[in-house]
This record gives sequence, C-alpha cells and structure tokens, in this order.
Amino acid sequence: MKNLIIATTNRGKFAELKPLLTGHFQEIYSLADFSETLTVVEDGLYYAENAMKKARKVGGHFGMPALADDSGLEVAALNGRPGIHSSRYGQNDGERINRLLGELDGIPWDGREAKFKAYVALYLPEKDRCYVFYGELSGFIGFEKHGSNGFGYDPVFYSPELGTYLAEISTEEKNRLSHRGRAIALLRKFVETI
Ligand code: ITT
Repeated sequence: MKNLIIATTNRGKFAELKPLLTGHFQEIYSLADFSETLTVVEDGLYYAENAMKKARKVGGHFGMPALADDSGLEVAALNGRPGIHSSRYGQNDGERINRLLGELDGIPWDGREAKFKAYVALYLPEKDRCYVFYGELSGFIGFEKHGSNGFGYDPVFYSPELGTYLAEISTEEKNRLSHRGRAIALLRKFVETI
C-alpha cells in the first residue's frame, strides 16, 4: 500500500474522502499536514481538467500519489449554474446558499431539479499519469435550509434516493450514495487492480 495526499483545502471534502480511502492507502495526508502553501489556479473549463491539475501539481510537488476532487452543483432551471463555479458563488457557504435560493425564488418543487457532480483525479507520480473517476447524485433544491451536517450546499439539497436533505445525515450515510462516494467506489476498484 502506498501513502496518499488529498489535494484539497476544503475541510468538508477531506472529512468525507478520508474514511472512504482508509484501508486502500497506508498513510493519508492532507495539505494541512505540510507547511508549504501550494496554490492551484482552477481555470479549467471542465471539472476533470481542474481535478487533474490539482492532483498533478500536488503529487508532483510531494512525490507521492495525490487525489483531487473537483465537484459542483448543477441546477437545471439555472442552465447548470453554479456548476464549475460552485465554490465561487459567494464568500462562504451561507452566502452561496442564499444566492442560490434567491435565484430559485418563485420556482415550484418540480422545477428545482439539481445534480451534484464529482470528478476525482488520482495522480501516480511513478507512472506520471492521472486517472479520473466520476460520480453524480440527483435531487432537488429545497426552499430553506435543513440540518447542520456536511458542507457547502448540503442543507438545501434533497435526495429522493436517501429520502432526506444531505445536511441531515451522517458522513457515512452521505458517502454511501453521494457523487463523491460513487466516484471513490470506482477509484477503489481501480486501486485494487494495480
Ligand atoms: P478544493 O478545490 O480545495 O478541493 P473547493 O471547495 O474549492 O476545494 P471545488 O472547486 O471542487 O472545491 O468546488 C466544489 C464546490 O461545490 C464546493 O465548494 C461546494 O460549494 C460544492 N459542493 C461539492 N460537493 C459538495 C457536497 O458534497 N455537498 C455540498 N456542496 C458541495
């Protein structure tokens, strides 16, 4: 088993990713375990591009396998916004959620369909290659916040499959079906073959 560094500055993501990867890697580090500050400009047009850019830069710098997640929320009624700009829709989660709810004001439940997408890139320095895995979760954007778990848009994302808002369940339950959980399930199968 190899060590792995998770290339994210988002603590919510790290908290979800780490338990999903335990047992498949020896030590799992976050960027916070190292004193250097590495900045990766997320200027790609596609999630996969940004995920690969983050994984390559961090894995190349530290000389160890690196995993990066680029994800976003796409709302059909908003032509796919906030999408790749999901983390830049406001200064913090509260602002981002308020902006989203404002833009959906007056739209009934049926028109509030949304999808979370996650592209996870694994960079292996010894092969100098990136492998990308995808997962998605369909649901609806509610009218107000529910629950206080998770991160990002979780308090307003209702999953019919899970029968709940994502902020109302544990990390373990969310990981079972979430976009990130699904992408990592594919990555784990891949890791078992190498
Ligand atoms: P890193 O690039 O450092 O990983 P980030 O937060 O900037 O952190 P992204 O560019 O991938 O990450 O932005 C993804 C945004 O999409 C994230 O900040 C949330 O606002 C939202 N998001 C993604 N997955 C989510 C989830 O499972 N629950 C709630 N919101 C999520």
